[in-house]
Amino acid sequence: MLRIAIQAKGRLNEDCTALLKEIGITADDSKRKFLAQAPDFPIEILYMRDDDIPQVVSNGTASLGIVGLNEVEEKGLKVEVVEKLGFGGCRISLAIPKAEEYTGPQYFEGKRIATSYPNILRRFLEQNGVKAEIEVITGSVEIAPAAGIADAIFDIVSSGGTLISNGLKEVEKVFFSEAVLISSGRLTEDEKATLDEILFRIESAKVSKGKKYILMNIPEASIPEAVKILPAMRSPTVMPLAAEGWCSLHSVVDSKELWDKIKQLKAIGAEGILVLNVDKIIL
Ligand code: PRT
Ligand code: ZN
Repeated sequence: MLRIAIQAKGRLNEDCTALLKEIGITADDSKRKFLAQAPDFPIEILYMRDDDIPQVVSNGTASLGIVGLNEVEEKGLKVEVVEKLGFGGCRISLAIPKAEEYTGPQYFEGKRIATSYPNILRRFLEQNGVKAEIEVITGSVEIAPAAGIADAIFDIVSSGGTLISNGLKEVEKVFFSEAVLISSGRLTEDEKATLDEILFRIESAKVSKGKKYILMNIPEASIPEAVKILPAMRSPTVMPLAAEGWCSLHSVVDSKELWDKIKQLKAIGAEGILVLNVDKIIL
């Protein structure tokens, strides 16, 4: 039985659970069990703190895990990054009080920097030949300068709002992260087959994300133009209508391009345009 470790509570939990559900893996976590068996897939879900996920995957307690790349990098344990998942995006940055003038990495020489990511920070300082003091604190790193614990911080930034509200400014973006699927690299043949199935389903979930199904009536004479506007996966589906000289045309478009495509299609005579959500695309 393949076991996957995911965050029990916190920022990644909701997206992880949504992704698993999207690919047909549901588990009864209503009572927030430590370990839950998916009823519809040969997989067991282990709920953990994110900090512990690289370790349980590296030592084989779980064969797979979903965790931020930042935790994988910081822990430095032997795990394989199998797939980037496209959520939980953030960066780990150095930030200093906003009134300070930033002069480049040398600014940090002799300074005290508060962080929960000492290993990634140490590497950055070494690469830049800077000697600084690292104060390891877990949680509320952003208050360290105001509290007099440190001169600067090295912490996760997403929108940047937390830095601003603490009177800090981001001066070095050191590490870019997103949620990743990791593996112990020691899977049995059965587990490998399950992982392949998971990857196949993740791929189709990614492909269908942000896609719309569009269908319309269009004059036959406009079909060549319509094909140029809607390249689709192979080419759009065209079906004759009972009304002479008219067709029904079906295709899939990126939702970002939807309104632009509709404008172009209307200009070549498309009518009765219907736009539907796409649940799955299997290539
Ligand atoms: O309890 P557990 O140990 O499992 O959770 P945790 O509290 O350690 O982690 P959690 O749930 O906060 O974050 C889990 C993972 O989400 C991180 O390891 C990152 O990979 C990812 N992630 C993405 C973030 C953020 N965005 C994020 N913005 N993790 C934390 N933050 C925090 C950051 O620490 C700072 O306090 O949000 C604040 C900054 O946000 P902005 O938007 O104001 O810049
Ligand atoms: Zn944590």
